[in-house]
Amino acid sequence: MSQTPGKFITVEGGEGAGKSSNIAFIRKYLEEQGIDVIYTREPGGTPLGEEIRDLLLGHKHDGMSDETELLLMFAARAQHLHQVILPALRQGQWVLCDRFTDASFAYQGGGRGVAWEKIENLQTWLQGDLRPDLTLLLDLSVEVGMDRASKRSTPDRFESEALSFFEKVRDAYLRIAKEQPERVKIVDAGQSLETVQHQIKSILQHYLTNTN
Ligand code: Z5A
Repeated sequence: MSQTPGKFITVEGGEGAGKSSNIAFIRKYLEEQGIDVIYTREPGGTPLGEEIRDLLLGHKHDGMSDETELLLMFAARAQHLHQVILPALRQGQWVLCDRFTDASFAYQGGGRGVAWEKIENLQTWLQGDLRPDLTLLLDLSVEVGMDRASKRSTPDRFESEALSFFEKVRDAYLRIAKEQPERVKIVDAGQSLETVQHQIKSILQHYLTNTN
């Protein structure tokens, strides 16, 4: 829980899950409810974080170690928390973030095989007890997701991974959702965009009804 006047909502999912397509919808829906919401993303969200994002996603450092990758994710996150997320939440703004620490558990923990406990230690060190108030996990089969994503431009360093990597990422996300059902709500992202947005709307409606 964020324990601040504002609420912290994150959106997660594997390859081709449709985060970009749905985040605009979520933002618009919240604004229509009179909520002051800022949109941000990880890795990134600050000038320093966006430079770290370029290092992480580009192919210049294809030999990057798994530990370096994890620490860079958290370095960008530390700056993001300090400069954007915490100030906004403390001012009562809602923060809508495209990926957060669940992605580190899913990609670096599940995908790369870094020990869960090491990620938990970083989470505790850098976030204290800050966790998202609500996480929408856009879940779909890896095959369908990869097919959707293949229609985009040149694959980045993550998008170049094999199907087995994304299976492990998906399993890790589903493990988190199973362990934290109050916070993490699964959306069946394999449906049409309209149906996906219908599911998202009902999760948000339920959340808003039960908040405050
Ligand atoms: N990463 C990490 O490893 N550890 C961390 O801690 C963090 C991140 C924070 C960049 O993230 C990478 O960073 C990411 C994990 C890693 N790597 N990967 N892969 P990103 O979020 O910026 O990258 P992304 O996954 O590519 O996100 P995206 O751009 O939002 O893509 P998307 O979820 O696939 O969404 P999309 O572009 O909206 O949809 C893809 C296509 O499907 C597009 O053509 C849509 O029109 C289509 N689409 C969407 N929904 C539908 C439906 N319902 N039906 C049919 N077609 C659809």
